[in-house]
Amino acid sequence: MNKTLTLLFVFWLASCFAIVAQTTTETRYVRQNVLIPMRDGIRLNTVIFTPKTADEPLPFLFNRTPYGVDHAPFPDQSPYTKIMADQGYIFVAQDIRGRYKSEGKFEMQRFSRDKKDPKAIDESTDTYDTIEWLLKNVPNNNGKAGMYGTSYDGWTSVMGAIDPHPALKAISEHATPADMWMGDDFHHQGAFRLSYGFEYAFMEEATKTDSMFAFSSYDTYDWYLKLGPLANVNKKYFMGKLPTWNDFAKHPNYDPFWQKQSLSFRIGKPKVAIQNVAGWWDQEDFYGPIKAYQLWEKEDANQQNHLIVGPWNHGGWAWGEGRKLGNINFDTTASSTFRQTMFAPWFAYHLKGKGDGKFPEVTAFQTGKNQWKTYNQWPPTESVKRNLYFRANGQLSFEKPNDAAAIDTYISDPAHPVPYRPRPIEATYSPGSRWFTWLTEDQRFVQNRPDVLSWQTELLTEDVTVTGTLLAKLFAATTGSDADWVVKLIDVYPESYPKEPKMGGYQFMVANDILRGRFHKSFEKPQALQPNKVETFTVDLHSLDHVFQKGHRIMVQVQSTWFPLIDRNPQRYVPNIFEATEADYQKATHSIFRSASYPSHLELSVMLP
Ligand code: PG9
Repeated sequence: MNKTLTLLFVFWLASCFAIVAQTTTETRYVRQNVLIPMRDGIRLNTVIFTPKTADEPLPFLFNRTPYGVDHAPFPDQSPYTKIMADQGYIFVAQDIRGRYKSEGKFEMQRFSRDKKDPKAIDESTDTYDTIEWLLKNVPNNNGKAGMYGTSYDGWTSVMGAIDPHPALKAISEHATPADMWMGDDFHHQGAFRLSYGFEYAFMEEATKTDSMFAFSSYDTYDWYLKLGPLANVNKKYFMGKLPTWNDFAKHPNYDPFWQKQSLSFRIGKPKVAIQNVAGWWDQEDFYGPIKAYQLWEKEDANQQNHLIVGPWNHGGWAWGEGRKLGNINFDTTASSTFRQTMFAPWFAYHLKGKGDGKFPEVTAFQTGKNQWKTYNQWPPTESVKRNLYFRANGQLSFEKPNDAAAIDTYISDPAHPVPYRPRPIEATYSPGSRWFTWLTEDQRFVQNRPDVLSWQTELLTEDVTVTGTLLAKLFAATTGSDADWVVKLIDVYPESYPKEPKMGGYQFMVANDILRGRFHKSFEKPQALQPNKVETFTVDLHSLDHVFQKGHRIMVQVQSTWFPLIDRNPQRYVPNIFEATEADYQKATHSIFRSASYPSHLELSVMLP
């Protein structure tokens, strides 16, 4: 099953009614398959859906994907595009270079052509050449194009917008990765995302079409643990044949290889209208779209750049009503509301001149209170920074500690890593995998492990609204010479929750991330930690718009393994963890300080009542 089919399968139940309704109706579109030649002669497999009837020339809506377009649904039969299909567009879906039925060689996120060479190609030129061909060869077009898509397809939309064809007027990018080392699929702040990196590299590069690695155990936690050091991947399975895996192994630090492909080094002034869309519980690319928005925002004199963040997982905006994610209820139809009132009007205005073109700068779904809010910028200026301190006896408080010396300790053992979600951990994209909603899992499943520390507030006597950016500042030491620091911010529901009894005491993670300790001073130049020396570790927890309601508690958990989402830190410093040996993996005792001089805390953006 390929990635798109797997996603459709997983969300089948959620969108069941919509799909049944759609498959029983006859399509109003005609499908055509063409091979479109690029400037270097390579031809890209492209599917064009044209309305059977149209009263006026129509714009193009273009999606470019590595996941195969043969099975692309008719646009009026896909929940993602149905509203727009009903309004009338020419939909175009294309296999990117080297994938499925397109010719040429696939390269993971190909962006780096030499702009001085007119024959050089990358995803931007392939987009340009395709739009040029479409304008000349598809009858009854209105000379305008838009691009959209999720994740890789969001990133190809961004690539289209960077050196745009003049006909490209607007994009709606959903979950584009912005930086694969800093915060998206492959690493987070230097920590390698093992299960995703391994399975995705295989899926895209083992064959020309998506293929799933055949694990010998259902619970991949066991499989990855038995794998041992990362060097075994090439020794036993990939044999040096997958370029993306080899790049992971060659570039463990934030070196020019990663920097050059980061959107931080590629995005400048917006040249087309841009709608960036992110999901608060996106298990793959939450970092990317907010980062892309912030980068474009630096030079957005014409106010062409906008941000929408909703209560979604990866792709959750594209199907179903969006009332629920995992166990969490959002009380309203966030996904269908997005498609109806934000996504479709965006293209109607920019490609057809319909509507007033008044799009809020930032639209965010405020969870907890479960309401849409609009802001003039992200992060909003209205919030103020407040620190939430780790205190004695597992307490968390807005009051700074005054103890002379105070620590909490735990032993982190790479031989017994903390699972990132309840086991069994199914292969990422396997049918029935709980990957898609793991960020919403009840964190009680690890709370009592001795290697997970928790601190929580008293019951809140009033709502605490956290809107904006947040980070954790840990003052910590280890007996080893390297350590990972995972920080999770959790909304603890009241023990008795009559509204939904099964949610009583639920520990709902609303922000999280990891820092690989060796990078605490520099992402480019890692350094060994000096055993038992207190250091400051700043863990970026990114963005949040959440109301911790009266009667709830705020909790923070800290742990040093999150397996197999993140590879195990050997805890003995070696220059490249991809070359660590079995003997480098060692237990270590970690201490988190919570004294007057080392007050570990979270820095939150709090809205004043
Ligand atoms: N998260 C996927 C991805 C995007 C870009 C590069 C690598 C992986 C995706 O869903 O497409």
